[in-house]
Amino acid sequence: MKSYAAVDLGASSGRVMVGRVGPDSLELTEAHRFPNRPVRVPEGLRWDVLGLYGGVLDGLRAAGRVDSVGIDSWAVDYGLLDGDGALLGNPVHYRDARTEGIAEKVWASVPAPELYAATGLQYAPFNTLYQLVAARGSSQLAHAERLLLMPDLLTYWLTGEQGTELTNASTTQLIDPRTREWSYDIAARLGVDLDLFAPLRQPGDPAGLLRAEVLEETGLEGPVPVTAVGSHDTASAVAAVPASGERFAYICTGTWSLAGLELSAPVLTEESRLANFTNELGLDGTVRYLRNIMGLWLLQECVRAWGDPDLGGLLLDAAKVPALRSVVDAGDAAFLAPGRMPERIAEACRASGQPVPGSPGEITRCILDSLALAHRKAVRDAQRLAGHPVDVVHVVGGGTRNALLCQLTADACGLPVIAGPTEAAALGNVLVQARAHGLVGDLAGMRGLLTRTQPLTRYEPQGDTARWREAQSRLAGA
Ligand code: LFR
Repeated sequence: MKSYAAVDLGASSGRVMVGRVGPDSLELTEAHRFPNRPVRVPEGLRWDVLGLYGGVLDGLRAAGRVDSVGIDSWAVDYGLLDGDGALLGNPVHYRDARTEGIAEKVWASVPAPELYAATGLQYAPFNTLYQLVAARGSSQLAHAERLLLMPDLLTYWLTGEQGTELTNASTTQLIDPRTREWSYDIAARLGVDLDLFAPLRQPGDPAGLLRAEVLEETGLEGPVPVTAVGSHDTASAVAAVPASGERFAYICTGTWSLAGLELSAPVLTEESRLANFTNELGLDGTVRYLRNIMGLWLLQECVRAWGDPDLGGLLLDAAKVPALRSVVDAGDAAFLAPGRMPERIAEACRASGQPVPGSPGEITRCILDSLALAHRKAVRDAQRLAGHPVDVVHVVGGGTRNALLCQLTADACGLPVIAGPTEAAALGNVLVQARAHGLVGDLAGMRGLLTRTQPLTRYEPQGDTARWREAQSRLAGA
C-alpha cells in the first residue's frame, strides 16, 4: 500500500485528501478541508492565495506520512512573479469584471473563427489569454518575469521548482490542441510573451521535493516528492470517470457543470465553435471536448442570498414543485458574476414569458430543471458535433450527492446516469501519482480500479423526453 496526498482546490473550498492505493484497493480519506473565500478589494475580486497555501500546509500536516503530493485546482487563473521569484499581488479571480469587452479587442487582431481553429478553446471571458490582454499596460504585468498557473504556483512554493502543467496550460487559449505545444503564432499576434511561462510539464512528471522549510512546518519526514498530476481539476475528475469503453459522456458537477466527451483528437470545426464547445487536453493524449454550464454556482449564489438555509430542506421543497414550469439557459454567461442570483433567475423567466418562480423551493426547482436541460443539450450536441455516440452518462463530483439532479439528468438525456465518485478530482489526482510510481496501469486500468472500489449509483431515465424538448424550445437561441 502507498499513500498519496491530493490537494484539490475548488472555487469555494480546498481539501487535502489522502489516497491509499494497493494492487486492487483504493481508499480516500479527508485530511483537511478549508474555505476558499474570494476577497473583493478596491481593484476587484481576488483570490486569497496565501490563505490557500496555509490550508495546504495544514492539510499536509494532518495527512501525515505520504509517498508523494499532487495539486489540482480550477483553471485559467495565475500569479505573476518578479525577477526574485516573489509574488506580485493577489491573483485575480476569473469572475472579476476586468475581461469585459476584451474578447472583441482580441478578435479584431485574430478573428474568432481563426482563434478557435488554432486553440480549440470555447469563448469564455476568463480564458487566460483574455485576462493577459486585459492586464496589458498594468504595472504588475510590466514587472513580471514569470507567470505560474494556480496549482503550479503552489507547487513552486512547496518545492522551489517551476513548471507549467499541460492539462491546465490548455485552458490558457495559448496551446495548440493538435500539437499539444504552445501556439507561438497566436501569442505573437496578440503580444503575449510566452517566455513568461515556465516549461511545460506532463501529468506524472516529477515536480520537485518538499523544501526543508515545508518539511519543518508540516512535521513530515523527507524526502517527499511532489508529482505533477492533471493539475486542472476537470482533467483529474475526467481521469476518474469510472467508464469502460468509449461510448460514454461525462458531467463533472460542482460549482460548474462540465459536460461532454473524451476524444482522441480535437474538433475544431466552425459548427463546434458556434456551439461553444471547448477542446481541453487530458491524460494520455485525450481531449476533453465539453461545454461549461453554470452548474451549482446558480444554487450556491441563491443559498448565499437567502442567508444559508439548510440545503436538504430546500431540495425536499424543490422536489414538490411541478417539473419544468420555468427554465433558464444555464449556459448563459450572464450568470457568471456573483450577486442578486434569485432576482436574476426570476428576471430571465419573466423575459422568456414563463411563470416567475418566487419561493426558494420554486427557484431551486427552476435551477435543477435548467441544469438538467443544459446537460441534455450538451450531451446531445457533443455527440452530434464529434460524431461520437454514447450509451451512458457518468456524473462525477459534488452534484452526485444531489439525487434529484442526477435523476433529472437521466430523464432529460434519456440515458442511464451512473453517479460517482463524488471526490473525482482528488481520486484522479491520487491515481496519476500512483501511476507515476508504477502502481496502476493506463487510463483504462485506473478506471477499472475505480469501478471495482468506489460506490456508484445508477439512475434509469424516466418520463417522456418530449417534455424536455418542449422546455428547450422556450429558450430561444440557447
Ligand atoms: C472547474 C473549472 C472549469 C473551468 C473553471 C474556471 O472547477 O476548473 O473546468 O472552466 O473552473 O477555471
